[in-house]
Amino acid sequence: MSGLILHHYDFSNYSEKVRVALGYKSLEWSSVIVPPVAPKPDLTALTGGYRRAPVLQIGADLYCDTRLILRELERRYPQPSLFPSGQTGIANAVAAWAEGPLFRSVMLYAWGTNHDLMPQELFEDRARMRGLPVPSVKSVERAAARSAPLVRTQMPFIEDMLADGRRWICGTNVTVADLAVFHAMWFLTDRSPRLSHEFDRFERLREWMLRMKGFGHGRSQTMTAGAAIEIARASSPSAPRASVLQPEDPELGSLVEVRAADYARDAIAGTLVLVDDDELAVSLRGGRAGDIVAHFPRIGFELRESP
Ligand SMILES: N[C@@H](CCC(=O)N[C@@H](CS)C(=O)NCC(=O)O)C(=O)O
Repeated sequence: MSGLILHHYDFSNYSEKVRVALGYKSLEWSSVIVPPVAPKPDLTALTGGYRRAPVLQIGADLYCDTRLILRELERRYPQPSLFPSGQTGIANAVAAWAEGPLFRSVMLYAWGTNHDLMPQELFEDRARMRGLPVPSVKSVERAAARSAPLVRTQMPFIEDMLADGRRWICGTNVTVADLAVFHAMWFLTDRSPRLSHEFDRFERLREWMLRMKGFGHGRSQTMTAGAAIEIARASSPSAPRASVLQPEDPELGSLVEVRAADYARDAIAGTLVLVDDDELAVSLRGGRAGDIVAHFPRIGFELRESP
């Protein structure tokens, strides 16, 4: 086996983004299913408190957030590439739109339409995660009604991106833009076909979705969370690459806190071992998973010295 362990769950769209990347790169991996709601004691034992899905584990290194997971997969398995030069800047900009305004509208529309198919605890957990009151069924339905027109105004952008007959969003190569747009669109109909009519007007988008689905998910075998924790305990984290610090950054070796800038802002506290333009990494010692290093992307995370 490759040593890649993905902590994920089935209806997690960000997990789907990584599963498709694993398929695109034809990789073998071990699959650990995490609960979709907190508490997630096995996952947080590995990550030092990060609860979101997915997380990629390689031995005692834990890669959090899909932006960094895709970078790390590329570093280890460069071919076929997801970061072709000359297309990566645009791809990142498209991904930021797809995972921002597009996905937000899709999520509210899909959840509000399918709320009867989802456990109530999911709504309670997500409200707690964002520090908001638990929404009533009426307010979830109203949010769906407000979001439907926004989905319909943004889906034509994707059809337009593909209008010249290109196979992939940035042209001749698959990029992170394809993955980001794909998982947002996948979420529209993953739970039920109730919103499949929204694709009727978009022939190129439908064909592109089929090409994306054609990558599959690579080859996986199931693993328990306990076995993944044992693997972390029995491994040593990889030696950090050389850092490239900005003048404002805390020194390497400082005690720091890293937290997501948007939601699920639990602090991950540890010793700073790596900082560069792409990544922040902290070492966490002596927990249930032994000595591990948790890695985060620079963009989307805040770094500060521990108080
Ligand atoms: N920016 C993150 C977003 C991850 C994210 O929000 N994942 C969702 C599931 S699709 C999540 O973790 N929700 C809360 C949870 O599952 O605990 C990434 O790219 O990985």
